[in-house]
Amino acid sequence: MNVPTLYGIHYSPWSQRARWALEHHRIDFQYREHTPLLGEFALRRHGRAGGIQGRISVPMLVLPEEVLSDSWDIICYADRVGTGASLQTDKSEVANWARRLEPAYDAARRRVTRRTLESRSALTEAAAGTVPRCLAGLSWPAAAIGARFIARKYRFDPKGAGNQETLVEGLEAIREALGDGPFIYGTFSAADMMAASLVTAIQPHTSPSLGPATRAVWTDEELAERFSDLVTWRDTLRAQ
Ligand SMILES: N[C@@H](CCC(=O)N[C@@H](CS)C(=O)NCC(=O)O)C(=O)O
Repeated sequence: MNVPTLYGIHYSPWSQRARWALEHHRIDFQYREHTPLLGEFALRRHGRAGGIQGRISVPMLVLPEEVLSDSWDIICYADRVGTGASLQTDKSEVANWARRLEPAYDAARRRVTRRTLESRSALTEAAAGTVPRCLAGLSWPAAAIGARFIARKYRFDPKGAGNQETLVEGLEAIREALGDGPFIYGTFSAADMMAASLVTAIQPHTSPSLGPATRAVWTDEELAERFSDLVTWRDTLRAQ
């Protein structure tokens, strides 16, 4: 039997939300870690085989009959074929959260890429994932090339000013939608997954394990403090 393969970046919020949906619906899959730039060729090959045009990114789910290269499509697929409580992806108000939060996710990508390029330790940790550990200290420039590749691919200046306000707007929208409740729409839905995964951009969850410098690059102490209610909410959801 062909088990679906999920390509992802284990610390990336886009990959985390897709993986979360597959696990929520108890779908059997194998996971492959993607490395920016080095993994581009394999991604394009799968994308071409699946008839996908334009920019290819992770998460990507390779199924025997099709290839899904967008986290929202993967979440919808999981909701269609999986078991367990529905994530309500057929409701337009739930689906709208993917589009609504994308600018905040993009702001997070810019900030993390810029901060990674500024941190020799974070680059060394990134390189350690692709070469033997003893060579990682020498290979950080390769990780810097990978980070600049991401900036080119997603068309931003890695040295440019971040758009922190956009990230803050996304977090405020989540806070307002939650009100006093544990869920955005009464029961757990994909909207909560989208929202909770964005919290990674100010305070990564304890799982997956990250190197200290990588964790520092993702963490925004000021925003994690200002939105500590969302950090607690995300941790509770993940624990459930
Ligand atoms: N719309 C896509 C966006 C995913 C996305 O932006 N992925 C980036 C995260 S930085 C990625 O794949 N980067 C690695 C690469 O392009 O090699 C989704 O929701 O799946």
